[in-house]
Amino acid sequence: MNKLAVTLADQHVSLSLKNPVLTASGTFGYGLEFAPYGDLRKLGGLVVKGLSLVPRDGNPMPRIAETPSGLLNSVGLQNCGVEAFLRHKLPLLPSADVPIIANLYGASEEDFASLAGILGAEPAIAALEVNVSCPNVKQGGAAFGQDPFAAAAVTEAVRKNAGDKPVIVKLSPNVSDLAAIARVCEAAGATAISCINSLSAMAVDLAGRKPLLGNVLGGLSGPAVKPVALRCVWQVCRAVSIPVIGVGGISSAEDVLEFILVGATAVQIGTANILRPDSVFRIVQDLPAACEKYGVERWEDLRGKLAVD
Ligand code: RRO
Repeated sequence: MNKLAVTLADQHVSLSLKNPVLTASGTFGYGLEFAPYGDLRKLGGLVVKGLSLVPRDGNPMPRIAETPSGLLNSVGLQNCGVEAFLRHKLPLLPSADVPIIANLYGASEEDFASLAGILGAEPAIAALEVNVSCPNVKQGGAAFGQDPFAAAAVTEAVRKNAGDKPVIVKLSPNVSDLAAIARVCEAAGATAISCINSLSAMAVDLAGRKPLLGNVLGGLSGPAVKPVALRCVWQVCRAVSIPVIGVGGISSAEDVLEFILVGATAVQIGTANILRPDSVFRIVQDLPAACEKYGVERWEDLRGKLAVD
């Protein structure tokens, strides 16, 4: 029996993962770029860069800036488009041995519905992740995830077209009541919630008197946001009964255990992959020893077991 296995399930659909460690969208390309650094089949799941109906060039350069313990990005959803992904990228991935999760971006509810129809019909895709939390696009993105009605409508539209695929909704921390947004997504048919996407942020060049990013604003990620992510995951876990996937500044096996302790069922590794391309593989490898060190025999021993008076 594999003691590291977890299941992402609601009342209708379920997805088994051999371990709780997935990649975070936008930090792992389309997967194959990271194959030189480890065995993709060892991952709990592989979430690919956000896909739109048509290819996108992304935002003006520069798109990346370093900040203390953090990374600021304004990539702007550069991607090859869903058709090119299905034709040229997906067939090269070991989808029989690792769940491939497609992250979807639409500028409208209709875009999301169309993408869900296309990707939901694809046998090599294990689940869909709905991105209603990108801070770097003018249309859609975080705007959907900040409005409970829009978040529910997008979730429902994707659920309707996704066939038997689990639907994960990725939420933004840039809201005043994340638990309320998570609850409406659960009611609209989400199988799981992933949180958090990056925090809306900016950095400036004082001498040059200009922003460091071409788009001025960007999304902050990396170790700097881990405490925010832990807080969000804890709050969302108390608000919903579907599984929660923790994302935000995770860079060690101990970090993974912290997110499970506050209630997460699985996690995603993002910015750590950019700092060290073998990060996610190393974290998977380190997980059994970390479990042993902290006396975790089964995930049920740890999940949501934070002692709070
Ligand atoms: O592409 C991006 O700029 C981006 C996306 Br879609 C997202 O969801 N989160 C982020 O930090 N950057």
